[in-house]
Parts: sequence; C-alpha cells; structure tokens
Amino acid sequence: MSKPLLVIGNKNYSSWSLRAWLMLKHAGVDFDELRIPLFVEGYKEKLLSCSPAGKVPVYRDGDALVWDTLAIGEYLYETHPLLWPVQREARARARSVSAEMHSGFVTMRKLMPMNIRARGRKVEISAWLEADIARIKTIWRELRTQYAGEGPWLFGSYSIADAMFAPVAFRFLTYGVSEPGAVDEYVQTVARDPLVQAWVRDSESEQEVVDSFEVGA
Ligand SMILES: N[C@@H](CCC(=O)N[C@@H](CS)C(=O)NCC(=O)O)C(=O)O
Repeated sequence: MSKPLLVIGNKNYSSWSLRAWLMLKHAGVDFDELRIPLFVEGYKEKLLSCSPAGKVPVYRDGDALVWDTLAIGEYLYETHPLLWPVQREARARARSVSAEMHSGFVTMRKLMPMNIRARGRKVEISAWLEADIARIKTIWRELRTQYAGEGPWLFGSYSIADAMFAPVAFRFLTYGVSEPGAVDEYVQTVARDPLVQAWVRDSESEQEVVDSFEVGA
C-alpha cells in the first residue's frame, strides 16, 4: 500500500502547511510530501487537482481525503490520541486555543506573514496588531506557567496546539516580537525542535520569493 501523502506549499511561507506537517511528524506518521510552490503561474490548477478547496495543506490517506489543518489534526488524533492532552479539561482548552488560532489573529496573519528565512524585519504595530500579539503572549504565558512541570510544550507534552502556534513563533523571530520569560522561552522551544529545524533547512534551500510575504523593513 502506498504511503499517505501531504500536499504542502512553500516551506518558507506556508504557515498552514507547516502546522499539518508538524502534526504528522510528531505523531510519527510515515508519509510522502508533495510541494506545490504557491502564487506562481498555474499553481491554483495544481492545488485544485489535489484539493476541492484549492488550498494547502491537504492530506490523502488511502480513500480518505482531508483538507483544512484542524480537520487533519482531528483525523490524526483518532489513531494518535496523544496529539491532544489526555486530561479532558486540558484537551478542551487545547482545542479552544487551537480553534482561536485557526479562526482568529487575522491582523497578525495579514501584517506579519510567516517568512522563516527573514530576520530583523520591522512592521508598524497598530492597536489591532498589538491586541493580537498581546493575546498570543497571554495564551503562551498562562499555559507555560500552568504546565511548566510537565514538559516544555504548551500543555507539557507536544500537542496539536503547539503545531498550530509554531508559525507564530517564527513571526516573533522574524519581526522581533519578544517578552522575557515564558514567552521567549517557548519561542526557543519551538525553534530548537529538530523537526522544526528540518523544515527550516528545507525553507532555506527554496528559491522562490513571494513579494506579498516579504514585508517589513
Ligand atoms: N483554513 C485553511 C487555510 C489554508 C490556507 O489558507 N492555505 C494557504 C497557504 S498557507 C493557501 O493554500 N493559499 C493559496 C491560495 O489561497 O490560493 C486550513 O486551515 O488549512
């Protein structure tokens, strides 16, 4: 039987691709990757030939086709239950912060696009952007304080919530967002993850430059 397949975009820019890829890698799934560079001639047709939504990531496992990052996470959870915290209240909270990431932080996603290779970029911090950043810092600070004794990840052990916030750690690194203590330590935990480092190496070897993601001076 052929391996499951994850279709992704550019590793440097595609934050949703990174999230699904990390969920699969942390679950220990053996899968193939198909990379479709985004925003170049003909890319949309290629995406639509893989996914009805015309977006990445999309995951094919035998007859199952799963598009949308959180749906991929829930699909994996059915066979890899440690992807969410074991304790029910923690699991509800992990699902809540992950859903908050999935549907929210629109200003940050627009004004601070993920750009893994870039460092030292500065963007204007509007009140809306500041509110998104403050909320993320609060989520990370509170979770890391509560679960400090159980491991380095948001809920102690690695969970889908960490995959959901991994691209935000890169945004903090790219645009110089910092808060000494639990927040900066969590960013470093993400950056030191060997799986994240493998993704970063691949993103550094990509040649495409997408102007709309190259923001900040
Ligand atoms: N809600 C979707 C969002 C997926 C998404 O927006 N993917 C972007 C790449 S990060 C994409 O495919 N963009 C190409 C396009 O919209 O044409 C998810 O969670 O997977």
